[in-house]
Parts: sequence; C-alpha cells; structure tokens
Amino acid sequence: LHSYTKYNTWDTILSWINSIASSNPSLVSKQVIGNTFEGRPMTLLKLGKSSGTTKPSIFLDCGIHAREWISPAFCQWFVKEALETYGSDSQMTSLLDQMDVYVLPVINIDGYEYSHTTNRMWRKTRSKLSGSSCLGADPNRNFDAGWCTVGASSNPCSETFCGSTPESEIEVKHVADFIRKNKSSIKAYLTIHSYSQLLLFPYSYSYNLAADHSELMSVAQGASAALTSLYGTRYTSGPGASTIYLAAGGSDDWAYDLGVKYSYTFELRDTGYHGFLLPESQIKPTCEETMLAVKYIAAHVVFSQ
Ligand code: 0X9
Ligand code: ZN
Ligand code: ZN
Repeated sequence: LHSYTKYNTWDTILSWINSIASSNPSLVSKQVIGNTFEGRPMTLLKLGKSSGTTKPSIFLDCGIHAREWISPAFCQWFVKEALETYGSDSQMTSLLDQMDVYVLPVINIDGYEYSHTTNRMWRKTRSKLSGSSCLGADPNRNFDAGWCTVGASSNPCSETFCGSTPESEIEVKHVADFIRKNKSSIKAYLTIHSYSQLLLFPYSYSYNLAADHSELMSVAQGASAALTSLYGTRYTSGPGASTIYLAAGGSDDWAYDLGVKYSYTFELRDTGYHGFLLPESQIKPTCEETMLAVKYIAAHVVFSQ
C-alpha cells in the first residue's frame, strides 16, 4: 500500500504513478522514456497546466543511486504537494501555469528494487558486463561529462565504476536522450541524492568555476536559506569539486554543459548519523523543507524567463 511517509517498493510506486496520472488528467500526464536493463518501465510524469504551446520546463529526477531511499520519497512528495497546492499556493500555481515540471520518480529502478530485496546498501545499476562477475555501474559516473577522468573507476567491481562507455547504462541513455530531445524547453535540471545536506552545482569533473558560477551560487544560497527556515536544517552550497569531491560523469555537469543553466544536485538529510538509513519518521520533515528549496529555485527559473 502506498504511503508518502514510507519507503515504497517499486511496484507500489508504479501503481501510484498510474493512479495519480489517471486521477489528475488536467495537470498530469505520463510517458515511458524506455525500459531499464531488467525491463522495468521508466515512467516520467509531466506536471503543468496545458497551454497549447511548449512551455519552458524543469526536469527533476530521483533515485539515481539505489540505496538513497529518501530521494524517490521526495519525488513522490513533490508530485503530491504540487497537485494539492495548485490553485491555493500562489508560487505553485504560477509555476505550473508558466512551466512544466518533468518528474522521474526513480531512475535506477533495478538497483532500487535490489536494495529492497537483497542488499540494502546497493548503489549501482544491475547491468551485466561480459568478462566480469561484478554487476552494475555507477549511473552518476556514466554521463558524458569528463567521463571516467577523475573520481571514478574503470574497475567493474568498484562502487564508482564509470561503465564500459559513456551512457553504457541504458537508464542513463534514456534520461540523456530525453533531455537532449527536449533541450530547448528544459531550463533547469534538479537531481536528488542523499546524504550530507548539500546543494551542489557544476563543476564536479574539474575545479574550474562554471560560467554562471555567481548566479548558481546565489540561487543555491537563497534555496538553502529557504530550506533552513522551516526546521533549522543546515545546508552547504557550492560547486561539487570543492564542496565534496572531484568526480566526473555526473548528470549535473552533463546537463549544464548541454546548456541547462540551472543544474543542481541535492544531497538530502542527514549528515551521517543515520546516513542512507534515514528513518521513515524523517521523510515528512525532510520533504517539507526540501520543497521550499526546490520552489525557490523554480521561482527563480520562472522569473528568469
Ligand atoms: O558521488 C555522487 O555521485 C554524489 N554523492 S552520493 O553520496 N549521493 O553518491 C554527488 C554528486 C555530485 N555531482 C557530481 N559528481 N557530478
Ligand atoms: Zn547519490
Ligand atoms: Zn506540505
């Protein structure tokens, strides 16, 4: 049974996706962008008031790393809040009137499922590579952004295996293909991870500052302040390379270099006490505070159009 305050399994999330789309036809549509390695449908929700023309949009994804369960929980929460508050919250109403938000609740579905059934700490995809007995690659090292140059491994048994080629992971290929195809409309790329309470932006594959560094930093600081205002949760903002570590092949750097200016990686609660095993009692407060940061960024993107 689906609950916004529990860590739902993939089957429950998929039923929820289907029912939320069919119950809100004026605000939600869904599309399958491809299947995972093990054949599960990567189902994308598009939220927004239909306008007849192509609106500018935001792409939000969750669950790139299997064990980061709070991440898919946030994407589900975001959809719920958007639908509940459209028409009453002025910020959400103008967001969905003026833009579309694409939400991919789980990218790495095979890994997410494996983390529920077999190994709670699984991170990677579940693809099979001939010549190795180790499965999977790190999807956040598999994007074509300085691929496998730093902070990634070419050893298939490593937790940060970059894959055999850029976009070798079918899930990464489907996401990259969708973003490339819709690149003229996509103004922001937001990807949700855990943990560490960080709001990161490019670059992570190099210490070079992004061309839009000052604007990305000030929007990140505003978003972090909005988040902190609810429960006092403290976030650190900055470029990935200097804020956590150098690591190439990430989706944020790839989207930014493609031309999506507002490209952010969230690392949600906590700072390590529970780590990836964040208790279900923290789903609601974590999602409520994160909503404020996402809405802050979205408002800035709407305003900048
Ligand atoms: O290492 C990662 O992929 C992310 N941290 S996590 O603990 N969730 O695995 C940080 C990603 C930052 N961005 C890039 N490295 N491009
Ligand atoms: Zn992650
Ligand atoms: Zn709420």
